[in-house]
This record gives sequence, C-alpha cells and structure tokens, in this order.
Amino acid sequence: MSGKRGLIMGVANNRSIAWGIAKAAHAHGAELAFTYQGDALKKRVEPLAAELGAEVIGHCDVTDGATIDAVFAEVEKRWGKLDFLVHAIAFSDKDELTGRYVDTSQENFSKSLLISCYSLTAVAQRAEKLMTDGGSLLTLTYYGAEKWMPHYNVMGVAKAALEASVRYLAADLGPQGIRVNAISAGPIKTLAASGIGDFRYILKWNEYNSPLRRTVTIEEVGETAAYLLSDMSRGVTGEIHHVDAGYHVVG
Ligand code: 0WD
Repeated sequence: MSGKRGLIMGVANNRSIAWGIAKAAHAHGAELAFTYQGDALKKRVEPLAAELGAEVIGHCDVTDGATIDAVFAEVEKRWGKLDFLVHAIAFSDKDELTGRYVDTSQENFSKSLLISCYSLTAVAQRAEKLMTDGGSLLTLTYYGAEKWMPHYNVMGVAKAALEASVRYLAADLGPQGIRVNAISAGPIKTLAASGIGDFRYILKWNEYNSPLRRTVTIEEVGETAAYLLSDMSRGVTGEIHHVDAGYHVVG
C-alpha cells in the first residue's frame, strides 16, 4: 500500500476496529490521517496516530455536515487527493440495545440511522471529489443486518440499510474506479459493543458455535481491510465480506 493515503474515521481507543485496520494499513506501507469525535477522544487518538507517524486531521461529528466538510477541506489541503477511507462509525442509544426492537423510539431510530448509515453516504459524497485516481471506501457491518440477533434491535435495521448503501454507492461510484465494500465483523469487545445487552454471552456463543471455534481480533479484521483497501482487491466492489470465524454459515 505504499504511496497510498487514507483517512481513518472511528477510532475511539486502542480496542477500536478502526485501530486494527489502521495498524494493518500502516504495516503495508500506507500513509494515514485520523479524525476523532470530540475532545475526549482527541486525547486518545493523538498518541495512537503518533505511533503510526500519522496526521490528526480534526474533529468530525457525522451529525454535523460542517465538520465533515472541514475534515475533507483539510485532507485536500494536506494531500490534494485521497486513495482510501475507513468508516467505522455507529451509534444507538444504549437503552434501546436491549429488550425489544418494537419499542424503538422515532428519535433514536432517526439518530441511529443518521450516524450508522447515512454518514457513509455523507463521507462518500466528499471522498468522491478527492478520489481522482479511483479509490476504496470501506465500512463495518454486523451479521445482525442479515438475521435477528438478541438486543441488536435498531442497529440491525441500520446495518441492513448500510449494507444496501454499500451496493448503491458501489454502482454510483464504480465508473470513477471508486470501490465500496464492507467487512461484516464477528463480535469484538470494544467501547461500542459494550453498549449491547448480554454482549459477553454473544461472544461466548460465537466462540462455541463458529466453525473456527473462536472469535476474531481487530488485527484479523485489519488484515482483511488492508486487502480491501489495496489494489489486491481491485476487482471487488459492492461486497459484504465476513470476518467472523465463519459464524455466518452456521448462525
Ligand atoms: O463487535 C463489534 N465491536 C462489531 C463492531 C462487530 C461488527 C461491526 N462493528 C462495527 C460497529 O457497528 C461500528 O460501525 O464496527 C464499527 C466500529 O465499532 P467498534 O470498533 O466496535 O467501536 P468503537 O471503538 O466504540 O468505535 C466506534 C466509534 C465511536 O466510538 P464511541 O464508542 O465513542 O461511540 O464511532 C464513532 C466514535 O468514535 N462515532 C462517531 N464518529 C463521528 N460522529 C459518531 C459521530 N456522531 N458516533 C460514534
């Protein structure tokens, strides 16, 4: 990946999937820039970025289009163009990631879909303009988009819409050589995952029932991401690639 420059969105700490992806892309020679959401995460992201000799572009809250514009303006100023982008962003009110989906509020439905789904389209609109030599967009999804999963609720609906977005964006941006793919990661203990009811049980269930009889790591997701972000996967777009120890074939 040497000579490639990529923007990483969604690092909260060193357990984040986006961090696993950043480490792998860096190991394969890519040059990186990070965004962070709010000052609390700035303090976490800055030292991580420094570890990889990467730039920190600035604050980006995907609910605020002005902050997205500012980030892409800064990328353009520093790099002039962009080769890849990692979107590892999701949110739902924790109180609605337990119990029944039918009880989802309109407010949390809108917010969850905006942050977890529309934001990919919002960043694709800006990235398209900078991916003048083609590029690769990558997002993160979960099996709860395909099947009912306990407690995943509105996030399952948001991920289903996200996966459909991957296909529509792939078709729209394909003519410019911009590829759009997702990794459907198995459960991993991160900050976001800790908001999901009974998450420890889900981890154990996957460990006992997946073909590989274990869960996956952020490093494993990172290696697959490096393939999808690099020219090794130049014939691949619109794909939802499972990195879940094979759980999707049995679940
Ligand atoms: O088991 C898991 N951990 C899986 C996660 C399995 C399959 C998929 N995923 C997905 C998540 O749904 C998400 O899309 O992977 C992506 C990354 O999630 P993660 O690495 O599990 O979680 P985390 O380290 O918490 O990063 C998600 C980050 C946020 O962190 P917090 O925990 O502070 O909400 O998404 C970012 C934020 O940094 N984020 C936002 N960024 C910009 N604007 C916003 C926002 N409004 N909201 C959340």
